[in-house]
This record gives sequence, C-alpha cells and structure tokens, in this order.
Amino acid sequence: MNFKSLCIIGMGYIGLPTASVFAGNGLHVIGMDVNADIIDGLKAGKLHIFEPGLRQWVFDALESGHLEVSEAVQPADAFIIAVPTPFYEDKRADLSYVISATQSIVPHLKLGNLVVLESTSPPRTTVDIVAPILAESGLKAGEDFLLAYSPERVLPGRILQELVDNPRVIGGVNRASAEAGRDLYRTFVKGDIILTDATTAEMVKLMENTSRDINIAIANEFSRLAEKFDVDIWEAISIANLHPRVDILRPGVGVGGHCISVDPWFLVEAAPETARLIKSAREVNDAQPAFIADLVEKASEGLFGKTIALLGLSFKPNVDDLRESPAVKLAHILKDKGARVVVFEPFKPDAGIVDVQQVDSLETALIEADVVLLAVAHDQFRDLKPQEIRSKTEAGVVFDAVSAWDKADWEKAGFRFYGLARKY
Ligand code: SAJ
Repeated sequence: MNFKSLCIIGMGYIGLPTASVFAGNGLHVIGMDVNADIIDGLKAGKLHIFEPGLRQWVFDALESGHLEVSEAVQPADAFIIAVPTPFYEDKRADLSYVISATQSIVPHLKLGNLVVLESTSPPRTTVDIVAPILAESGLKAGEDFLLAYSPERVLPGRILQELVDNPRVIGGVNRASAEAGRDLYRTFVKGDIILTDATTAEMVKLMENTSRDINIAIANEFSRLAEKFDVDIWEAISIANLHPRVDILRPGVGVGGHCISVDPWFLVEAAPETARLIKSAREVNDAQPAFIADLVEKASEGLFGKTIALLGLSFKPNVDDLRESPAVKLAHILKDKGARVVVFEPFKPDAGIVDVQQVDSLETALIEADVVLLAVAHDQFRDLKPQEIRSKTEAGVVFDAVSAWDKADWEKAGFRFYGLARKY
C-alpha cells in the first residue's frame, strides 16, 4: 500500500520522534495532541521533552511543512496511536488514553485506512478494545479498514537511531493489516520487519520489558546478598559474566521509567495466579530505593539533621524523564528518615517534585552538604573530579549508589567513600 498522509495521536516520547522521522522521509504528518501547551510549544519551536537529536528533526520537519501539529485529529491515510498507558494505584493498566484516542479516530475513519496502536497495552487490547470502538464507524477491522499493533521498542537516549535500525514487529488483526503496517513503517525502518498477529505482538513487547525487569531484579537481589556476605558485587558480577552463558545486569537504585517499571504489571493483572515470578521481581526492584536509603543511613551514621546533596533525579543517565524514577523515591525516603535533601538534576533543574528541594547548580547542592550521594550516573557526574568537589563542600561522606566513581580517587581527596555492595 502507498501511504501519503498520516495522523499520529500523542506527541510524547514516542509520538513526536516517530512523527518527525516519518515527515523527514516525505510523508505528510499531522502530529496531534490533546495538550494545548504541547502543541503551542511545538508551533513556537519549543520541545517539551529532551532526546538527543530530536530538536533538529522536529525543527526540519516543521520547517519543510511535512509535519503539522494540531489539537484535533485530522483525516489521513493512516493513524498511529502513541499515547501513554499508565497504571492505577492498584497497578491495573489505565487504558483511558488509548480508548479516547481510538474514539477520536472514529469520525475520520474511511474505507482502506490503516490504524496502528503503538502504546504498550495488555494482551488482547487491539482485538478486544480498539477494534470494537473503531467498529462504531460502521466499518469492519481487517475488511473495510486495516488494524495492527506495532510496539515501540526504542531506548530513551537512542530513540532516533533505534527507530530506524531496530527490528520492527507488526501484528495485524489479519495478514492484510500486518502487510499494510509493513508498507507504512518501511518508509524509514531499516531493520527487519517481522509480521505476526496483533496479540502476539502485544505479548512480545510485554515479554521484552518483563524479562529485562526480572534480570535487573536478580542483579539487585545479588547486591543485597553481597552486602550481607561482605562481597563486592561489582567484582563478583564481572567474574560471573566471564562465563559464556551468563550476563548479569547492573544493580542500582531501582528500576524506573514509564516502561520497564510499568509493563510487567500488565501481565500480572491479566493472570495474577500465573505471573508470580514477574510480580516478585517488580517487588524486589520497587524495594531497592529503600535498601539504598538504609545503606546511606549507615554510611552517614544516622540521617537526622544531615544534609544530603543528591545528584540525579531522572530514571536513568542522560535523560530528563522522571517518570517512576527510583531516585525520586530515594529522595522521599531519605527525607522521611530525617535528612534534609538538596537535589541537583541537570536535565530538569526545576522538576517541581513535591517535598523535594531542588537547586539549579552543583555548587548550590554541595555548599551545605554532609553527604554527597550519586543516584544517577549522568556523564557530567561521572566526570566530576574529587579534588574539585573537595574545594566546594565540607561533606565528609560520599555514597556512590551506581558504581560510577573510583573509590581511591575520592579517598585521596579526603572523603569517606561508600557504595552499593562496594569494597574496592
Ligand atoms: N537499569 C538498572 N540496571 C541495568 C539496566 C537498567 O538498574 O543494568 C535501570 C535503569 O536505571 C532504569 C531502568 O532500569 O531505571 C530501565 O532502563 P533501561 O535502560 O533498561 O530501559 P528503558 O526503560 O529506558 O527502555 C526500555 C527498553 N526495553 C528493553 O531494553 C527490553 C526499550 O527498548 C523499550 O522501548 C522501552 O523500555 C519502552 O519504551 O518500553
């Protein structure tokens, strides 16, 4: 099939890069979002998210006229739904954005259109929820219009490369739908395009993120065992990983972001009796900030009245995304334990996190600190020179929760150095 126009619903971390890459490859793209601030910002050339290289792609796409942004869905040959799927307090998937995005397509749906759901969703969402809503148009999925699920699988920080180079899975409600999806994404995808059915594609996406969550959980659990047995976890992992079939990931502050810390719950919700390992892994990762807080408390010889300079708030290095961030949880736990927490997050210096005192420079964070706590290994934190930090703070203790710093260097600069299951 030949697609000339495309309407993408949701201008977030996935929708906006996808829209600008389609536009950069010649399609006429309408980038739609219900949030007027996002649309007005884009019209004024301002991006609400940070992703390396994205600004230029968006700017070029808008400038060329191939990308238009709008608060309303507009008719097009194809529609992509790229809205968030958060979870409720009880961890059930909140499909309200997927449902309202689907409903907004109904009045515009025409014979021969393609609709693709990209949002991570519980198994069977495409066939059991999206298809019946679109049927309200009087058209039938797979016959009058084509319907597919194609998960986004890109890594924040590398979105623009991975969009193009990663293999793409396209699950259709029938073969013709999957093939239409392939024709659309072939516009820019250089990786393999694998066709399957919609529910398999949904399951594949959830399995990928769940398996990563479980792998990080075992690394975090190993770090707790290592603390218990007085073993340096980093040395132990590096030795274990010499085995040809072992690849242990990195323990840390916990697992955050809108994907890995959320998606496994969709499987737990769908089959609680069966998905027991998945649930345990989630619980291990969710408890990691509290474990780190206990270690910091021990290293600081109590937290009451101490000032902690917390470096980093985002969910992982070199991104500005704070969603489900374990560093934010860590800040709150430390505060509850009686510490005064002063946070510097260079990628979002004014995140406005409730109850967290944020400052806009490293110097301000350090000035009254008793403890310097590294929570996120942003490149600029990795590169800090202990001798320079010494001249900016009276702090006696440094705690590196992510093993980014060299113990000997910090000790040489006069700090007492601690880390997660760290001996050397
Ligand atoms: N983390 C660790 N230890 C590690 C690796 C990661 O503690 O060894 C933590 C990170 O600090 C972060 C969290 O896990 O808090 C998740 O980070 P990540 O880099 O593993 O993944 P995300 O959430 O940025 O992106 C994931 C990717 N999925 C997989 O690698 C299977 C990406 O490909 C998906 O597109 C994305 O989720 C998504 O949108 O679903």
